[in-house]
Amino acid sequence: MAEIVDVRRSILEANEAAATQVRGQLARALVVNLISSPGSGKTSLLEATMPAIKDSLSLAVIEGDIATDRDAQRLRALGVPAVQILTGGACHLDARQVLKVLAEGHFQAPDVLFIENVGNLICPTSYDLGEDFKVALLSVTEGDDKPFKYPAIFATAQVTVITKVDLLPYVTFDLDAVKAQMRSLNPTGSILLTSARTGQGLDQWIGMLRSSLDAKRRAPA
Ligand SMILES: Nc1nc2c(ncn2[C@@H]2O[C@H](COP(=O)(O)OP(=O)(O)O)[C@@H](O)[C@H]2O)c(=O)[nH]1
Ligand SMILES: [Mg+2]
Repeated sequence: MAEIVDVRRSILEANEAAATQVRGQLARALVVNLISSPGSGKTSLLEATMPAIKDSLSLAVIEGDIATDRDAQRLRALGVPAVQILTGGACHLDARQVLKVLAEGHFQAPDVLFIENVGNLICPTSYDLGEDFKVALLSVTEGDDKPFKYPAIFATAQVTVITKVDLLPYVTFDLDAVKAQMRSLNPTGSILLTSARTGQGLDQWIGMLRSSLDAKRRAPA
């Protein structure tokens, strides 16, 4: 048992060293690590975001999946450079994979790098990818009990996006219950409500991205 703990610690230490290098290389960029269950709307949120900001900000996307480059293709179709990392079964991205993508020179000094992690609410939580902050997404079709069932990600993410709010009239989802769980798990985190279908909440989401980038660039190095 002690050996397993040691191996896990050394994996996370190696990851942390790589994450520090990512931060050094992307000191002028906002790096956002998107984490959620499969199908909760990560790629759709990015697709809805791109047209609104791609003329004023240079953007890049890293997609993590266990198989297929479908998500990277969806973003490339919008004219945004997107690189797919296939994890070959691993349930999360790690910072060394991000470093490798940066070394391959796919991106020219982006203003914002979005990293869409492998879809699940568990393993990606422990891996720092060199991001400025994690964003947890929870769609209204997943159930309003999920923050307390998966507390680590909802406690860690600086921003939680409740997605697919256009479906609220059709599903049983107690928004107040989710907000109460979030207040208990993550009192300083913020909650945004979005719909990639109707565009609801996208202004607030994009405003948050812009102000986070500005704040990072204004902060003393
Ligand atoms: N009604 C509705 N459907 C959505 C919304 N966002 C995503 N979807 C649908 O949810 C499914 C999964 O979306 P996707 O972005 O691929 O999820 P991901 O696996 O988290 O990247 C797709 O069928 C989307 O069309 C939304 O805001 N409203
Ligand atoms: Mg996706």
